[in-house]
Amino acid sequence: MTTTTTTTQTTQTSESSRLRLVSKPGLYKQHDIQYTDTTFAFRINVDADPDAEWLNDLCENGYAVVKGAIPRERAVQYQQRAFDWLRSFGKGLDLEDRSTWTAEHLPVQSKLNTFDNYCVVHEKFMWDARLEPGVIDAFTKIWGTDELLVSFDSLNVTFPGRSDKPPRAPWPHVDQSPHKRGLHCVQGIINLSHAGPEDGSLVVLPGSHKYTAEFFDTQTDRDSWPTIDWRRFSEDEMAWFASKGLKAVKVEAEPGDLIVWDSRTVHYGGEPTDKSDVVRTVIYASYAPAKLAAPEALEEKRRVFDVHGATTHWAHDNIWLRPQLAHLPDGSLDPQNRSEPLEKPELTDRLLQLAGLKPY
Ligand SMILES: O=C(O)CCC(=O)C(=O)O
Ligand SMILES: [Fe+2]
Repeated sequence: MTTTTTTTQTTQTSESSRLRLVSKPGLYKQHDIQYTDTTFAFRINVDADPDAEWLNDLCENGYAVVKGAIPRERAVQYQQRAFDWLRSFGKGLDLEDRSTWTAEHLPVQSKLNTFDNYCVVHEKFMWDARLEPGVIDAFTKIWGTDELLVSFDSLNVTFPGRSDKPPRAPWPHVDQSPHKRGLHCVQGIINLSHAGPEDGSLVVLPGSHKYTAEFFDTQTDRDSWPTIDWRRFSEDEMAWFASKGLKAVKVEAEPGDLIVWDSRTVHYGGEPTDKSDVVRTVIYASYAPAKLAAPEALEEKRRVFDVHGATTHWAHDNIWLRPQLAHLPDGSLDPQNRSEPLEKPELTDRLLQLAGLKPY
């Protein structure tokens, strides 16, 4: 099956750039992706590093924490650079003053607490984090190759106890279409803040990656399967997973840890409780072998990169340009939209390889 696609673009004129930015949410180019059922037989080599128990956790539980992938002090610096980026909008955000932790003082943020407009995805601090050797090394062990691509994904900054935004209810989902079987995608969170039991963090259903195929085959109608790499589960559906003995767990992690999970693992972003005083700060980053990418996916990656755009959680497939322009709550375009990052990264060979613009 081939999807029909709609592209809506508006032209934003600015002194610095004449880039065309996608404007209307929901009307993005999904680029003639061929949806065929695919089964990957890839197996993670748990012996790649006998000391890396997390590799075994990833296979068995569908998620793992790679401790200290980034030295703690560097992780804290990345968090500060993320805060600097938030303050660069000049809206009076004060990290010491909780009364300013509201939409009024922030650039436009998604309901999921993410930022993907304003070209933030290609800010230097985001690329510096994605280029961290310990992060790349972890994905090299997972895939057995360092010839990797990286996703162009968002920054999440979740303020606890916001007066203007109630915590979001659980939204359990997987990020892989039921049409895709086997391990296709390993997602990552570069964790830049402390995540204890009361704080915002990833919530997973350990072991659920081994059940999702059975769930779709026995509990759902094939005609209802999404072709996009996202499927949410209702409360009733979650009862099926509970009947298999699976229970939700909030992943605890420290600044500099890398959280990795199989996209078939049921998960959601857990909100901080009212006891938390941690500003959750994470960068989503997923890596996959470059050889898994179809030529069309690489073309799309280049197109997205050229406009400093954001894609999905995936690095090698499921690539499409997210709407780039932020809209204010009244629906108007944010006059603070940006057509370039504030601080661009240096386009090193390694960056261009990971971005998919320079072949291995
Ligand atoms: O914010 C999170 O912990 C999870 C977000 C999510 O669902 C994802 O990255 O796929
Ligand atoms: Fe997800």
